[in-house]
Amino acid sequence: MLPKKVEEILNVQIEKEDYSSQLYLSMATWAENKGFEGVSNWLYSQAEEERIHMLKLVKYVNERDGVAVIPGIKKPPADFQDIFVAFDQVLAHEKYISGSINEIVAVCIAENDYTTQSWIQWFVNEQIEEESSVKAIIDKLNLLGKNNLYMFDRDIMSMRGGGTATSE
Ligand code: OFO
Repeated sequence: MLPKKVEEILNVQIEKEDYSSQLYLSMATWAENKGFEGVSNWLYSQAEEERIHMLKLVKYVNERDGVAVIPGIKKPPADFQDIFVAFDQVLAHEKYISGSINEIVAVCIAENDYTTQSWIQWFVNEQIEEESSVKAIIDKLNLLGKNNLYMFDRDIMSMRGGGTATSE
């Protein structure tokens, strides 16, 4: 049985993962319309991963006799200044999500819910990986610079969306 406070904070996280998916989907369609095929593929794939994260949380809450609440859809921004700013926003968002995951760990400890504390470690590791893969993309983007965006787009084509959402 999940402590009430853990159930609540996991439901908040369900909403955040859902929003992450919507945000990256919005960025993906924006990038696609700007002709960035590689970037949009990466973002579409990232949007899928975030949805898988949301489902992972939904299933866990229900499995532990909690009630997972499916949130309404919050509209993400539809326009982004440029590719540089968009990836900075991805990194800022991932840092924000890492902070949320840390808060969940803190609530688990305060509520003596060591089962969820152990389960949530997957997300802790996932965030390390996602932040580092977005940082690597930003480094590459900065190295290539404004005049080599075509090359950057080709390069990112071979990368999958960050993280390993399908692994257990
Ligand atoms: Fe859900 O993995 Fe990042 O945000």
